[in-house]
Amino acid sequence: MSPEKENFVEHTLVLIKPDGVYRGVVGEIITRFERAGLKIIAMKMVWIDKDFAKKHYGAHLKKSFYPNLEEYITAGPVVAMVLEGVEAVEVVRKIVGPTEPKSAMPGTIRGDYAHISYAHADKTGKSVCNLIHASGTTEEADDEILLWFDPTEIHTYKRAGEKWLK
Ligand code: FUP
Repeated sequence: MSPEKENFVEHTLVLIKPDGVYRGVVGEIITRFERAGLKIIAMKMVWIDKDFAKKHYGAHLKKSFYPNLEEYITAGPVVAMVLEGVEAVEVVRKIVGPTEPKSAMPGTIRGDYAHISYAHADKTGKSVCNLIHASGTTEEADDEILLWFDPTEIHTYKRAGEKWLK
């Protein structure tokens, strides 16, 4: 086991989806993660195509909402990043909030920046625009980081004051 794993330090994939980019809230969203002490160890902007969307959302391919989801995730560029931190997978999901913005508490990204419900999305044939994708488990994080980033794009460095953060 690597020393990082022994310390519960994890890596997780975060995407700011096209609605976040079009709405110009990329900086505000990144600030929330940085403020919590999570470290950005990789970041880039990518406009993915339908083939890549199928790879990323493979688990949802057969779901009825998949066509709308594919249209949403390919509608513009996304900002992809890898965050490092103590139990980062769970902590990032807590900061992001639950999938349906209507149910997401104020203080979470989805609760503060969106309000759409599943019912509305279904009725209008839209995807649930909820700004962020964040890996659900450490296994998912490993697979997703490999899909989105070449190892040479991931960096190791120390943040100033890191000893007070982890
Ligand atoms: P999350 O892990 O929170 O990103 O959520 P899921 O992997 O369950 O869903 C991926 C994306 O599919 C969501 F971000 C939004 C979309 N979605 C719908 O549009 N309708 C649904 O009923 C469920 C998910």
